Amino acid sequence: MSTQNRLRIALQRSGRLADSSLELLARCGLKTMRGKDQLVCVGENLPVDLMLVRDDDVPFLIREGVCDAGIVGFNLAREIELELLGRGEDCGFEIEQTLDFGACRLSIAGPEEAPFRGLGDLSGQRIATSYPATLAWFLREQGISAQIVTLSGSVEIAPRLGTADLVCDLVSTGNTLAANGLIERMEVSQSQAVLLRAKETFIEDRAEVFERMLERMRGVLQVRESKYIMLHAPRAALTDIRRLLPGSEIPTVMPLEGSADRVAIHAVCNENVFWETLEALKAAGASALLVLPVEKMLA
Ligand code: PRT
Ligand code: ZN
Repeated sequence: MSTQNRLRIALQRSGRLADSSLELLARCGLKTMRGKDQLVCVGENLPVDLMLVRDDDVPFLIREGVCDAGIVGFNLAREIELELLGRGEDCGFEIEQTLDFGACRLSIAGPEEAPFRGLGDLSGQRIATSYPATLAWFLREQGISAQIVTLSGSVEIAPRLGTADLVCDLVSTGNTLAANGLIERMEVSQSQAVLLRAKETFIEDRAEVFERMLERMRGVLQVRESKYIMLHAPRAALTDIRRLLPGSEIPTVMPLEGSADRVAIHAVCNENVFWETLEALKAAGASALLVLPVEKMLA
């Protein structure tokens, strides 16, 4: 097959999103010739190739038409989109799907000892960040005038160095802020990994391959919490039992050989099934309860 027909997806080579991104594609059935140190990973069983790069390059590779899609944190996609917008340029990519990993938040934090009563206290302050466009957008939205100090790294030490009063940085556990004597004061935005796609129409068969990968990705995301539940129950308790099944579609009800008043019920529950639910089902007359993980799902 010509390379024209092969979909190119850009992923972070190493870092916080790298393993989960590769794992997601593997769960979508993509087998690649290994070689994480290589720039390109060739898909063996699907017309999909992976470009392994720094996360900062992913949006630009899509914008320049080198890749059709990619995975980055929402924080990065938003920052680049706002930055380009500020220059009157279109980013050339759009968010297709949130991916349920890489969760963090962009927050404003300040020294423990500096009092902070609310939004108004940001006024006139110097805020250090690697996300100047997002911070500028936030301050504008809130009607606050403050000075943005753009740094490419080690933002959290800026207050101690005296180069800024506050910081605006990514936080997940908050340990880094605490270690630097900083307290989270205000959330600017939440973030998680997202699948980006080129706004331009894909060439040749790539559109079809993309739709197929996307459908598989959605299937993978959907089954994460899903369980398949099987049980026996009195026919008379059917309504009660159905109400107790968490997030289930229409269950399958089957007769049980040699039993007129008991039936077998099978259902997919789109939420986790806890012991409490099983106990409630049992109390409603269910028996022979079995809960199984769901591996794949295609609606
Ligand atoms: O080398 P490359 O350029 O590809 O990687 P990078 O170093 O720029 O990015 P990387 O791997 O650090 O982060 C990639 C993406 O992971 C980010 O863009 C976010 O979308 C997401 N993410 C999730 C995070 C965090 N959690 C996170 N905690 N990115 C950074 N952090 C930082 C945080 O700012 C702090 O300095 O990690 C440190 C630990 O955080 P705490 O709160 O747990 O202490
Ligand atoms: Zn980076």
